[in-house]
Amino acid sequence: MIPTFAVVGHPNKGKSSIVATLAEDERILIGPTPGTTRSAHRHTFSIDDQPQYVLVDTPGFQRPRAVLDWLEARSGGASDRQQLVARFVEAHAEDPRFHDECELLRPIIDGAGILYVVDGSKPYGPEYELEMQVLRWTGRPRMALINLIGSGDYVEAWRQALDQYFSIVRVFNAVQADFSRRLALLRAFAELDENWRGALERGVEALTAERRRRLERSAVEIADCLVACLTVTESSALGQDEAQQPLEKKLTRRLQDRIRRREQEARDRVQSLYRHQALAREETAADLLAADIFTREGWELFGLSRAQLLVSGALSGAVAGGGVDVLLGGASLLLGAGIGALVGGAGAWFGSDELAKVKVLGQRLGGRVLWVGPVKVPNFPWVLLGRAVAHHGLVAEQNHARREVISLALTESQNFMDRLPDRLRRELAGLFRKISGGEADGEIRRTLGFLIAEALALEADQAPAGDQRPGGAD
Ligand SMILES: Nc1nc2c(ncn2[C@@H]2O[C@H](COP(=O)(O)OP(=O)(O)OP(=O)(O)O)[C@@H](O)[C@H]2O)c(=O)[nH]1
Ligand SMILES: [Mg+2]
Repeated sequence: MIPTFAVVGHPNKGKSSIVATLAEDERILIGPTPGTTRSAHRHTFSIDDQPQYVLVDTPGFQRPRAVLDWLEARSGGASDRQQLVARFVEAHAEDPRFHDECELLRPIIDGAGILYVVDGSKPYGPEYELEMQVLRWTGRPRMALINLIGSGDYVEAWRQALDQYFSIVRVFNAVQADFSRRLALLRAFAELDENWRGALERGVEALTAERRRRLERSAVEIADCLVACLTVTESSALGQDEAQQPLEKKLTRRLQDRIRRREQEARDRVQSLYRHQALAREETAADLLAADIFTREGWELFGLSRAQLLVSGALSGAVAGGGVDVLLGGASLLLGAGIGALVGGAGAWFGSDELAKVKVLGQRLGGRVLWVGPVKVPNFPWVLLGRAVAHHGLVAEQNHARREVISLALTESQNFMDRLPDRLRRELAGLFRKISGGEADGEIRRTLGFLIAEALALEADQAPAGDQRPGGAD
């Protein structure tokens, strides 16, 4: 049997939140009103179609006193208790008064372990003892999880009470728990029942390997996106007497739109790797990830500072050449004689006003063609990378019980670029130059993927612990 746990407790204590977190399921209904979960639902957590464990979400206890009375009135001693609970469920299967109790007890009778959830931010009260007694009657392995929904702290009182009824008692914050806390909890599950130990230990390993794989796949997605965005161009025929400016504007806009779309596509793919398809990114204006890559704000928040660009060598060609070369980041020679026009002045170094190089190619037969792109501003790949890394960090740590829009503190992303070791920055700069210059073969893409994975891992290691993250209400 796959390790199976029934998540039970009082209504509105975070049972469904815990199931969502552990099953990585963003669709599970979570709500502020008691009675959100009406019937028991099994949620299997699988990796590569291999089931690792099952969590059963259940409605909360409604009438533990009546259940206990029924049981006690019929008990002949400790040895028949388990069967009596099964008889209770049989006898009340059609009784609406005990619908919720039957839903929550049935999976336990069928062999699930018990995860009893309480809210440690509210005081302990004797009414909970009735629930705990009913659970004890089932005779199944039991663990208690102290969730913290509000700001109160009654953990110690709860612990003392829970210790009487549960072999393992843990604090587990359903909504804030990060990956390492999830792993720790799974290890505790392994202690709960000898029969599940092997399966759960393998589950912990599979989950750890899966996490690494997700990071690597994300890096590949981000690398592909960078290559696409650094090489994209737009072109259109330019009539003999047609003014260049309007068409140039139009093509530049098209270029920007394509880059934006490509970036969003990469975001979606990274989120689906982490099973966060529905996670909203752009709902609040203050959300920095929503800051458009082509606005000045988006440009300044991510990416390298001027000093960092110089250190990484990204500007070396530009600085040496001056003038036109400044704009092209040293790549102007590759363009040959076909350049008809360049946009803007030197102010475009670090701004996004003047984005891409523009050239007009004369054609021997019929008319001219106006080209816009690729984007040559030195900071451009760093802005893309900085945003992608910030987004990945949030998604990787995002708990599946947390449904609000993701956002991040300004300093976090900026610090990341500061933390990037010089070596990594230099290697990345070298690759960016090659890619911008039109070299983007399989080898370059692979190397870029590796370097980005390194950057993502660096960020993951330095991510603050779950309960210190900004935006937490607790
Ligand atoms: N801040 C915070 N809120 C939480 C936490 N856990 C649960 N909540 C909130 O508490 C409310 C109840 O959460 P649920 O997971 O739906 O609780 P439940 O026990 O499944 O509730 P029922 O299905 O109604 O019995 C929701 O509004 C959650 O967002 C937590 O750890 N921190
Ligand atoms: Mg629920």
